[in-house]
Amino acid sequence: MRIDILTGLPKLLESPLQESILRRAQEKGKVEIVIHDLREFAHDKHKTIDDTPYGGGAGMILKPEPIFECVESLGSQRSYDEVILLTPDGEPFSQRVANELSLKANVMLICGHYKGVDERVREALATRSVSIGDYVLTGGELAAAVIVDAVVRLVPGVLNDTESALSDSFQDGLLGAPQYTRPAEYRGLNVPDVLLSGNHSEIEEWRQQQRFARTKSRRKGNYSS
Ligand code: 6GU
Repeated sequence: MRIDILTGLPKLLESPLQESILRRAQEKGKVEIVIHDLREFAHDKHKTIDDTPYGGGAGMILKPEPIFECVESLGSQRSYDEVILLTPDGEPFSQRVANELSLKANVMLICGHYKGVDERVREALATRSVSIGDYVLTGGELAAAVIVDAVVRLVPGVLNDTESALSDSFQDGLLGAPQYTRPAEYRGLNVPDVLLSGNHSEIEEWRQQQRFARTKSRRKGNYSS
């Protein structure tokens, strides 16, 4: 899988993509992540990529030209399954969307910044727009890092058996059960007896009960992936 990220702030994205499982996935050749600096597609010597909004109002809007030219340059090199605009007014990101994207060969992520992106980018370039939740970030870069992390770990061969995504909380629409490791007693706080019992069917039953109870109380019982 190849993921291209278009941004005016490439530095904001570099380090999260170069650690841990994301680093290993790239080293193993399972995924290629390429960051593109929109300023390289600016037309003036100040490398301007934003401008004031037509009709007035606060903040700066990302200009269409650098984004169109970067997307077109990439599109001439390979065909993209998705061109995703990252914006708080997009479709909510979820495990279902992550699963879907993990099956694609070439995905482009366009990071919105400042107050917004010229709407013609969405109209003419984007196949969909995605938000990571109902709160406002200063830009799409951290959202891109979240989406890349959630998607890349689902790409076949990225996780090893002990890390397997199959047993993830959310893959079946339920939250995870509580987890413990040694010591069995710490500062008077005990690991539930059932987990020390060695009775695998009872442990499985307990975990499943915990998952239902947690999903009901924290997701009002209507979470579904
Ligand atoms: Cl994708 N972008 C911005 N700027 N804010 C967000 C978001 C995206 N998702 C949630 N908040």
